[in-house]
Amino acid sequence: MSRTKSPDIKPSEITDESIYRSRRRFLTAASAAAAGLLLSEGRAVGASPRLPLLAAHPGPYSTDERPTSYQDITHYNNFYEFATDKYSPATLAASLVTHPWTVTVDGEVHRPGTYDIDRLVRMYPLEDRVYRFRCVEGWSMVIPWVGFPLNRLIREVRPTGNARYVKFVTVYDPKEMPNQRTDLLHWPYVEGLRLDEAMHPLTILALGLYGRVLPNQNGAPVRLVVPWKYGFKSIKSIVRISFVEKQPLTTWVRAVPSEYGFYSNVNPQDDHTPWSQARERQIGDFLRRPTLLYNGYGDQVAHLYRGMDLNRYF
Ligand SMILES: Nc1nc2c(c(=O)[nH]1)N[C@H]1C(S)=C(S)[C@@H](COP(=O)(O)O)O[C@H]1N2
Ligand SMILES: [Mo]
Repeated sequence: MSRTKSPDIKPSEITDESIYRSRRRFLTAASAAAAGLLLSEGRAVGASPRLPLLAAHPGPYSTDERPTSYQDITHYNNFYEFATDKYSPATLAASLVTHPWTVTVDGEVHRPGTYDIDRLVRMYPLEDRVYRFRCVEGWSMVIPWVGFPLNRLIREVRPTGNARYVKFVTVYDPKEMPNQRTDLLHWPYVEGLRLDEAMHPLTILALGLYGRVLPNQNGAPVRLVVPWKYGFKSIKSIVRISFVEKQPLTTWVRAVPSEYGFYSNVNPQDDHTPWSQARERQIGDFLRRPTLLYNGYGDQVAHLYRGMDLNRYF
């Protein structure tokens, strides 16, 4: 991976005026959810105008719940490489160099490769996907991601018959990520999915939110989003995706195996954490609301776990 300092995100994906206008037409004609993201000027509500726009089409599976504010999504973060509190990643992550950037895909695949982020962002049509997002700590948000289904990339690299799991790895950059100089967690951050979970159409690689490229604190330049699992599965700032035979040892399972499992499907009945998962506070709400099994995506994903004891495979 070769990465050098560059003051701005200057991706080739910046939409020119005409693409942006047609995108506005598309979006205003689209669902109330997508339209709700836009002011009359067509600019994403509250989104930082400093970040380049991403041209995307409305994607399937979007909730019509009102998205959490851009301010909250980008200033209430978990990014342990930078800090253990939620407020400082917004400023500390600014120093992370996210361009140039490459993602290496390797392991049990017929066509391994290293993808430049400028290529990755143009490889597949980008979609707007408004997803519910539930952190194991008990807060939730509604986040308008921009990305593409991970299964598109998986089909491209063609897993071998031995591939049963997918392992994701965050960048290791202790110079820019202060906590990587400590043993707070085992670094680099690692996450994993079963291959069928990774292939599920809800699973996306996100490159942006609110119609603009990802802010660093949200996992720029590319992160995973798995909306039916606790937030920690949605690993940020990915540099490697490996197809493997054995279930990968993930960062949080390694750290506290009694509380965090490999599956980590959102489950209101889950009793592994010392605190209850029955309810959540959606950021911006005053009252807590009941948490839903699979974060409300049961119709889409329950079949993946048919016959499995969720209490055992937590
Ligand atoms: N590399 C990395 N990825 C990560 C984390 C992290 O600390 N490091 N935190 C996880 C947790 S616990 C959550 S809840 C979400 C938070 O994403 P957000 O800040 O975009 O809301 O990112 C997940 N991905
Ligand atoms: Mo989390």
